[in-house]
Amino acid sequence: MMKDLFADLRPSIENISEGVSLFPAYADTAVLMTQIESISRLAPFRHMQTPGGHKMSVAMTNCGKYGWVSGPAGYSYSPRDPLSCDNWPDMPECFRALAQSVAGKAGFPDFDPDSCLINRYAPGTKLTPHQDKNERDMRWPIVSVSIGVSATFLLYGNTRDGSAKHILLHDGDVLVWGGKARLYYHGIKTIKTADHALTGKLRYNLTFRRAG
Ligand code: MD6
Ligand code: FE
Repeated sequence: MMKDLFADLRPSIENISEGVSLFPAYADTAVLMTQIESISRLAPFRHMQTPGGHKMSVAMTNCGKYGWVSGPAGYSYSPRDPLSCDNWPDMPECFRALAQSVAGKAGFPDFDPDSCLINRYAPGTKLTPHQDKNERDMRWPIVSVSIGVSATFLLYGNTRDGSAKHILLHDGDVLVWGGKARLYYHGIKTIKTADHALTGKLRYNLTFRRAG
């Protein structure tokens, strides 16, 4: 009872900075995990190589028309999984609907993602600060969904010098990222050891994009 009372008092949208909106505990992550398990049976999580030849600590897979891939030739979007040479698994309708509804609430109506990158973080892994700049049309936002163990998201500006804003992301939180912030540098701090009822020691993240 008390929990519901406080849930109503919690703001349903938080403006982190111009172009960045946080929707706390918005997504039903148990449903998302079931879909991630099906997708990863067709397109397993793998550690891609960076253009510099290092192995990424974060494991990744994709669904949708295009998947984000990294290798010696750089970062790109590919309609096929390089491991199987098959198309990436279809984007589940509930994924698309979630991304579209939350993007609309953040001021980006008619967002129709054609790509969903799925990241998996074990304790001790991190994502180095980077820009998301391989998408064709920067007018579309990125919708990012956090699942399982919490993480600290680092938000820089148009350069990665100087200090970052720290944003704590918990299970079910959705971040919509666009407009002025679309090319801001950002990363994920090293994941601490923790336990989550749904995912154990792992954190998953979905990022929905309009790539093509
Ligand atoms: C992550 N996210 O949360 C990594 N990029 O695991 C990202 O790199 C990201 O969350 C662009 C916009 C939102 C994001
Ligand atoms: Fe990113």
